[in-house]
Amino acid sequence: MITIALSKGRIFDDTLPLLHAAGITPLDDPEKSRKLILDTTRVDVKLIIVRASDVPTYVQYGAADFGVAGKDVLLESDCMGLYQPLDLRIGKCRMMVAVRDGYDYAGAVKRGARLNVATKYVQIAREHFAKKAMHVNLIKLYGSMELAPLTGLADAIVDVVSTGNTLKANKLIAVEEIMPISSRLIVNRAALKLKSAELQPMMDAFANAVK
Ligand code: PRT
Ligand code: MG
Repeated sequence: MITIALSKGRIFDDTLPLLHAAGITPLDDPEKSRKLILDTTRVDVKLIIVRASDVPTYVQYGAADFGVAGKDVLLESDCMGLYQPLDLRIGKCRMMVAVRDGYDYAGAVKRGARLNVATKYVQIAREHFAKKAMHVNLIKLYGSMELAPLTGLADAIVDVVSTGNTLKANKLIAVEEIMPISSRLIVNRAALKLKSAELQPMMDAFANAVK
């Protein structure tokens, strides 16, 4: 049996064509069904539906053989026991620093001001500002980062941006790109050794589908 951990929404939707290429079609739609374990057209493959940030955990402990997770999620989690063999080139977005429109970010950086930065991505933010030799207070949030500069909670946020519509709707502007983000296939290291005859052909099918 091969178990694949996926999150609902954009990752699930973007992974469907790759699954099809490996002959896998889920028998239920996770947006309609409340099932968390989905059978597929392949009797030897099932999908489990978990929170995006929990995907690495399921794969790390071997509760899933494969998973699909954003680079943002992977950089924030402990990736022990995980192998990341393939950039699936889906879920593309950019990790950005954003501020209230009109806020003089460049000036604040130049002055060496100590900024308050709100983010869900504390590790990525810490590393980014350390590289720039900027002192920041990181404020951990779990969502709706856009609200932080508007309410005075923070001077800046670090968040992923795709269309930029959410920033625009909240009168925020992106001032710095930290890195491009896409989703990766992740594999449990032990499973890859013990079940390589089962897992390797599926990895090859995914790799071909990405091309
Ligand atoms: O929602 P939940 O708390 O369970 O977790 P999650 O938000 O991490 O999961 P999900 O499913 O929303 O995102 C899964 C992965 O998709 C992320 O880990 C990213 O790698 C990737 N991804 C790609 C994105 C976006 N694009 C994206 N636009 N993740 C989030 N967003 C957010 C963005 O921050 C903004 O708030 O979507 C909103 C709309 O973005 P705009 O720029 O198009 O307006
Ligand atoms: Mg979300």
